[in-house]
Amino acid sequence: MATPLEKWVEQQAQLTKPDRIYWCDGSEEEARRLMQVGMEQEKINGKPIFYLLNQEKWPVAYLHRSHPTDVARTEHLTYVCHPDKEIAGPNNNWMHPDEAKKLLTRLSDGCMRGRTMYVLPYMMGHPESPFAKACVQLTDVSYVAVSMRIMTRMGKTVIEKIGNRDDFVKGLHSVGDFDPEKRFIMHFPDEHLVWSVGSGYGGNALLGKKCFSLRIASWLGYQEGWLAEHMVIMGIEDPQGNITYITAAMPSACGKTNLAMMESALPGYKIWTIGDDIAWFHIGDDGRLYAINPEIGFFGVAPGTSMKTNPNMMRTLKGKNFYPTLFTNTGLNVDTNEPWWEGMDDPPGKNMLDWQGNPWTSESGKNAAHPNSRFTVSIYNTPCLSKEFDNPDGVPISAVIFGGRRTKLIPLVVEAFSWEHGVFMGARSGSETTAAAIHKVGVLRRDPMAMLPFCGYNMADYFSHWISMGRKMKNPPKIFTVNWFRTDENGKFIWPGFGENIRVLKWIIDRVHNKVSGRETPIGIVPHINDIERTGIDVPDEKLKTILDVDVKDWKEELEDIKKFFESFGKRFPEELWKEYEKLNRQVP
Ligand code: OXD
Ligand code: MN
Repeated sequence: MATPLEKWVEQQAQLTKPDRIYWCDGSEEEARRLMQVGMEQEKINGKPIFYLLNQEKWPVAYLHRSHPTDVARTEHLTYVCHPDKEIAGPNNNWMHPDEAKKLLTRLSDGCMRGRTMYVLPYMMGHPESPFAKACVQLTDVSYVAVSMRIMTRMGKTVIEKIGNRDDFVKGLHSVGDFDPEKRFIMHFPDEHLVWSVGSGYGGNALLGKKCFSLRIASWLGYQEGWLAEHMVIMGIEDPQGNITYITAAMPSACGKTNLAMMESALPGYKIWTIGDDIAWFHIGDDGRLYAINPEIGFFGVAPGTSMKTNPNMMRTLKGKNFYPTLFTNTGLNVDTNEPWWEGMDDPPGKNMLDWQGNPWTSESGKNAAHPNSRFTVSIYNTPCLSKEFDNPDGVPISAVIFGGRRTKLIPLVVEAFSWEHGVFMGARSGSETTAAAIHKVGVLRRDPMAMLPFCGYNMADYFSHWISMGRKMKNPPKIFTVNWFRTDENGKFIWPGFGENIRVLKWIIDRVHNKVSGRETPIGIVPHINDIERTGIDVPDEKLKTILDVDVKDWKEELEDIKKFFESFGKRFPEELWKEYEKLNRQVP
């Protein structure tokens, strides 16, 4: 008798009509074979899927060049298909599940003809964790199969775990013909199903990541009493050897990965990494909030990564504990056969190719690497990996941080008065757009908890869920906001950032352990300037004062904008957050 899993695979094969079906076992030997297939047989646009890089300098690394139109997440083609549009909310594109399935069935009919269907059994979370989820993705390209091995715990044992159950998480993926007109990433939260056609890009194609672990998992968390968040998880070890665990949410291009792997500039402090993108939270029996990272890899932005900005990531990329490491859409130094990107430590070589494989020189005025070029690498290569990484129960969280890129107004660090005030701070948070994005530079976009593109249901309900989670905890974490990006009158960053951010994290953990006082302002508690350790950096008192001071007069325009944003959620928006809004608004002249 066929199992529900076997039946499901068979049904998808009848629709997509691959030439063959291959069940992956997740072994290294298999990954080596798939890399070979990607170098010698499979093609994108007539070109190989993988190129071997210099194995002396980058021991397990390969280069992948994507289809030129397939370089980023496509939010406008991403849908959440609840039967009721109100549940999807104003923050999601919506289509009725029946209509979405009709459309996808048409686009998927025969889409794997001539190709192999890879069956990928994988876990999100440690297999022994009570919070882990058993999943199966089908795909028709080796790049996705190998990437899933790096990012998730893939293996045959997952099939045994699923056994005769039908409630495993399902993902059907095909690159189709890469036509952006026929590209859709559709979520069916109640069926635990993601169906994605037309794109091989990480966020659109590695369905365990944004699609399941954030969009669908956030909906499951809402129903079941937990949280799926777009957050870093890290431990901060102090000079006495005590480790305090914290999490932080930040929109893209705000240095989340750099923060998660920071090399501390303060002697005696050390950062231990647990995750750089996704955190699943559950309330423990002790009334504290515990976090696990459901992934085992990094899918990070290459440009800007260097020994200065993220030395631990550079070491990770050259590590060889886990096979393989992939670079997607970086430039290539032809003479040394090494990947290259803007912001790397070494200058470009004499003989270079750009991300599409065309000859490139710096005089062209163009980038060699695509601004969203990426690396896919195992977390097990990381020298600063936390010893708790594989702890099935996760780590207890003492502080939750919301960050964003704000050149004005928002102080370096602020502590919330209460859980509800902290949820208000998260809900109103936003970030200024950067040159790397298609939007106008410097425009403020609200991105609550950095979850706007990833919350799989109505964000008004999501805010209510955050409030109710706080009420269930005996010992909730303290909530903070941070902003590394304040600029002076010449547009220069005031705070040095990167490894120096430990000075702010030190204040945060000192607050958590009641070792330091703070100064109350209308927007929250900020440090006394002498409580930010400044030995070894050149940030004079008056500069630090500018980025810690709060003048409520400056908040008038901000509050008007926040009001408009909150109002866009209509009547479902929680009263508690309006109360926090009013408390602040009353103090603005
Ligand atoms: C993102 C990512 O787009 O992590 O946020 O890839
Ligand atoms: Mn992310």
